[in-house]
Amino acid sequence: MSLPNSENATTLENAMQLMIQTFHKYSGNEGDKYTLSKVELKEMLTKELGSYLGRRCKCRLSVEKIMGDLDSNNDGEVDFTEFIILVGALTVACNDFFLDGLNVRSEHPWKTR
Ligand SMILES: [Ca+2]
Ligand SMILES: [Ca+2]
Repeated sequence: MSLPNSENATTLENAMQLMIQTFHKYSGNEGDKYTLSKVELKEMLTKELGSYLGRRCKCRLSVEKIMGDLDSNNDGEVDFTEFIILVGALTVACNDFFLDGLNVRSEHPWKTR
């Protein structure tokens, strides 16, 4: 991948590169290298989004539910575009959360969709 040198990259460019790297870190584990299987998605959600999507939440949402919501072309895999929609939706939820007064509510960001 010929991405700009991260030393010269801006904060947002770094964030974009990290999203790309994070996706590929999990997508390459099994099956298609460029999509997340259910197993890969679960691992990614647990390791990268654990604090947002479950660990602390009683209303733990199933990977099946999240997979179903994300897999817009119904091929049983989450591709990069579908992954970015998840990250975008969570970022919007987090921003709303932030504007609402910094995480005091115990409500789950995913539920605000
Ligand atoms: Ca894969
Ligand atoms: Ca898909």
